[in-house]
Amino acid sequence: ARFVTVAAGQLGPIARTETRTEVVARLMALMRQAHANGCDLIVYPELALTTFFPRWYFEDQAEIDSFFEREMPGAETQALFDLARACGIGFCLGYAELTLEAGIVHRYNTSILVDKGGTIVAKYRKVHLPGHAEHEPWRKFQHLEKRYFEPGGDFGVVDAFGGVMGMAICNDRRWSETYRVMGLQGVEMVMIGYNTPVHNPPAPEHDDLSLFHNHLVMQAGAYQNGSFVVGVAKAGVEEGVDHIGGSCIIAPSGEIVARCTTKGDELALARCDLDLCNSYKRTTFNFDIHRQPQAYGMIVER
Ligand code: CDT
Repeated sequence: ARFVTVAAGQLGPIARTETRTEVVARLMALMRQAHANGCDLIVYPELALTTFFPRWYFEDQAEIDSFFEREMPGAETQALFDLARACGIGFCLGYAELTLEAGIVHRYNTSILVDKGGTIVAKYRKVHLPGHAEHEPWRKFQHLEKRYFEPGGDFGVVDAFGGVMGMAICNDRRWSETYRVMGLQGVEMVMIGYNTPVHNPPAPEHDDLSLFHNHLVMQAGAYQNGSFVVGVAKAGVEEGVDHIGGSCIIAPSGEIVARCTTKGDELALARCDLDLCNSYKRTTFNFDIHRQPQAYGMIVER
């Protein structure tokens, strides 16, 4: 057996006025609880350091950039890294990343994986950016991820915590390719933070199904790739917009083995034996024996 005891570190709403330091204090409180419960790793939501700012249309670039991190760790996040190292616990954290590459500014919706020594061992930049790029005043609230971020590169995996670990972010979880690309690299635990409004302005007929769809896609992704999935929400009514909770830990069987029941700051915990992946990877989803890639060309051709 290869056990990884993992916590889904769900967050309740973050107000627009809340400072990074105040949010980091909440993240640290959850980290202390996870450590007290013997966790190796805590997974936090997407964009976990601020309110979910793509709900607003901003024209002032300085205002937009105030939601982004230029350094990781930075002045306000250093304390989280220090606590992780002191406790010997790893973490996965989502944040808005502003970076300079060859003199050009790039903005990504990013997650990092930090090991028990406080070192960043993997970075993932969101591939499937949902929503829209232009102001759409008819909506009750905006979803301007296509305006504020550029898409990231690919779905890599990393050897860490005694297994093969991968990351995805929010809307990525709805796409089977996300899990399959990591599944092809032998992923054993996929960590996914999300901010999902209950109301979807272009498709209000989906609203009643939002929690069902959340679990449907993550359970399918886990089972079809023989991997654990840890899905972690920023939940509750944030700046007037209600977000689903339902943070959970899913086994390679597709079963939910732990889940949050509130829409506030809450942990769900599970002791995950990564060797449970083997039975799925060696039988039903033995890709070497059973996949038929010659029949799948259309997936990448258009
Ligand atoms: N953050 C994020 O990706 N949210 C989307 C909302 C629906 S699309 C407007 C999601 O897929 O949950």
